[in-house]
Amino acid sequence: HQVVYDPPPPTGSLHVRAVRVLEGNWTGTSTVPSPSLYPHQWSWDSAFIAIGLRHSSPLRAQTELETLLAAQWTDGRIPHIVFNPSVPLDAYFPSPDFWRSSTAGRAAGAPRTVQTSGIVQPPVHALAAWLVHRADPGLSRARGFLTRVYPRLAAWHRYLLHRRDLGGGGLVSVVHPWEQGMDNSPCWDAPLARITPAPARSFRRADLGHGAPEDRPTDLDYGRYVRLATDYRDGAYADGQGEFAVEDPAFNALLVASEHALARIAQELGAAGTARHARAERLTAALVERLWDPARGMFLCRDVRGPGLIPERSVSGLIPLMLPGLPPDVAAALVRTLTGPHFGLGAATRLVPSYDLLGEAFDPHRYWRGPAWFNTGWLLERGLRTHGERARADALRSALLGTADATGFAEYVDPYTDAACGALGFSWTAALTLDLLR
Ligand code: 9YW
Repeated sequence: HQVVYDPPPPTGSLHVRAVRVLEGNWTGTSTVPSPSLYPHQWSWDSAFIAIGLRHSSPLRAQTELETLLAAQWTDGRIPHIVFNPSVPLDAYFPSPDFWRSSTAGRAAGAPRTVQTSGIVQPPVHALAAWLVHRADPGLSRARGFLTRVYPRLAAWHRYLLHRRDLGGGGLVSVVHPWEQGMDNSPCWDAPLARITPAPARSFRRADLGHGAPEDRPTDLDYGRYVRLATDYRDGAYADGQGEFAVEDPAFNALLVASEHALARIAQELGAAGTARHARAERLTAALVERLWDPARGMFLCRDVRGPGLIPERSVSGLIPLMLPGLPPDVAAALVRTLTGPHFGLGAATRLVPSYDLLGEAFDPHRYWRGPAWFNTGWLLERGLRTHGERARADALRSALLGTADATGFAEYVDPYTDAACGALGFSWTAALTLDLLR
């Protein structure tokens, strides 16, 4: 009869097991989010991964960011995926032959030697670089880490602030749902509805072979993702033409946090950080002015090509809580919303759902339409702590650690039951566990 291999239960402390996940997902120069589902380097994943790795290997944390930045385009954009040439083309869709960065991206300055996507992801990188430096300043100085990454990070922010202010109000717009990192958030439903989907037979999804289809975005979503990416590519990745442009609260809040971090990096390198701090404050004011909804007590997305604010409650609209410079009444309202009926923290849920528990589109398993994720939980744990909500921050921290432990570092979880969804052994879950353990 068939021999059933029954693996022994994992051993070692939570710290040791998290370190092991990151070691298993390390390629020698960077860390894949998940070897099965996402076998290349992803931009904001690498920033979160570096934030955790700095506790176990400051050298690898620096290398993680350096590898990503080596694939930066000369226009300043940091691509959302850096492809590993040794991974077969059909392991992930869209693959390098879809993006064609070295040809279609030539005018925008895509690198010649490495293949990348042409869109971006949230700018967590300067924040990560600063935290990585602080974990081992001696090693960082000896390697000239900040000296080398600073000009690249500055060019990245310049790209976002100058090429992506598509709404003209001082905030950055994303031009594809993948750029914001929460791929199938209900916030995108209205702006996406205007996009004609690419025919289903024109592409082949690779994700369905790894994840449960009911936990993943639908085929119709994918048709629209493909259409938007194809149009952007065929326009040589020039900005300002596309049919999709949305100002997102989390993306912009992360830019503010990273701009403050860049100011500190400049100071560490002997320059003045004042202008950067001032710019971060102006961005914070623009965030409040353009995206704050006092009636809902949270930030909303703005559809720059459509009617304006999008009336959907997503976890993205709570993430500005991480900013110390937020007006106190705005911060207080965010805490009320986070712990109220729509997100249920500390009552209906222990972790933060990605979308409104009472929303029509809520689905506890489908990716960014309800499940709780660890990176957003980590950002909100910081936010609660920043605004003096210590007991709530402590409770969220222990729920994040307990759930990471119980699920084997799941990609995301059902917000009511904390049951694992998506991939296991997920890198940013392991990395942010290491950070929360410190
Ligand atoms: C995809 C890698 C990425 C994350 C995104 C997440 C997902 C890729 O995985 O997108 O193919 O759907 O939504 O935030 O960076 O972990």
